[in-house]
Amino acid sequence: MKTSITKLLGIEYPIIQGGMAWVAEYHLAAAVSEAGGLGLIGAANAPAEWVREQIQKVKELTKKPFGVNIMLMSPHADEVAKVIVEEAVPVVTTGAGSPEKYMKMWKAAGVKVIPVVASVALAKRMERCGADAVVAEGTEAGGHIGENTTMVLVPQVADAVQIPVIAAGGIADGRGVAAVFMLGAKGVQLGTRFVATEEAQVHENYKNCILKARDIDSRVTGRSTGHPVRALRNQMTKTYLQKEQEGAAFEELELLTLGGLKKVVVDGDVQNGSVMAGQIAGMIKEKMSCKEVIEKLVQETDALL
Ligand code: TUI
Repeated sequence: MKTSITKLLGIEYPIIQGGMAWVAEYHLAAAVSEAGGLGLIGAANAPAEWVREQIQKVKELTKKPFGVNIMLMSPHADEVAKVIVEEAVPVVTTGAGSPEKYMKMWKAAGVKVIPVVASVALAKRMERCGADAVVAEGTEAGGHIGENTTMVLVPQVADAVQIPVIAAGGIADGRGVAAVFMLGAKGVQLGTRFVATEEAQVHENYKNCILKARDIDSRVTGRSTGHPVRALRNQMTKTYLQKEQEGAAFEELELLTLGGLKKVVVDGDVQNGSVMAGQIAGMIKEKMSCKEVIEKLVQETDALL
């Protein structure tokens, strides 16, 4: 499993843990990096000083490379972008927008920049402005998503850019990893798989929802507002989709989702909160440690390639 991504990032396996809001904190990131993948801190909507503390805690737990994901719609994105440089974070990934305005500063500081994209057009723009790789994320993913499936996005992005492509969305096991490698990916990013791990510091109810989910249990809210978000179906998605059909105000709808993730992660309120998860939730049957997840992925992939 040595690829251009393991070489670029100085990691053992080309497996990246998604920078999930509220979920991707330092325990999880350190566990994934220690196991030979790339752990990420998810900055989400958090203030820059919280992100700095998280970075310092990861550094105490592992000497291996790690990264930070910046959610570009965050009001704190500018400040977090600076903290990345000040703390000499080796890798930054970005989501929910274009990181062009930070590129010069990050490249000058030697940070490896890997934007998450959901289209060929953005992938090409990111290559032109100096990205080191891109994550091509299909609509199977959890949280904020684009329209293309991983199956069609990854080969088109791989054909359109010279930089390495990391596939995300819909990958749960070695079959998924082998499949996206066949489509041209040089690495994978998994989110939901790492929520249901021993190290994830989230409420047990959240992990149990993922373990119980079936193939048909996710819903996409916010298609009408331009902020589509995939989560497991519950009272919240039911209310949201009803309100959305009735033409409720953007602000009222937004509060139901992003505010709702904290309810799930911290309070375990899996009925009224936003149980963000990808379509692969239906494929996860047991809780494992991050090391077990990575070792199993590597073993299964090796057997197929
Ligand atoms: O960002 C994610 N996943 C996320 S962010 C998030 S926090 C949130 N919660 C509720 C509502 C909104 C945000 C939860 N999950 N994945 C990476 C990703 N980026 N997926 C899709 C995109 C994306 C979409 C449009 C990237 C760029 C883009 O357009 C940028 C442009 O300027 O063309």
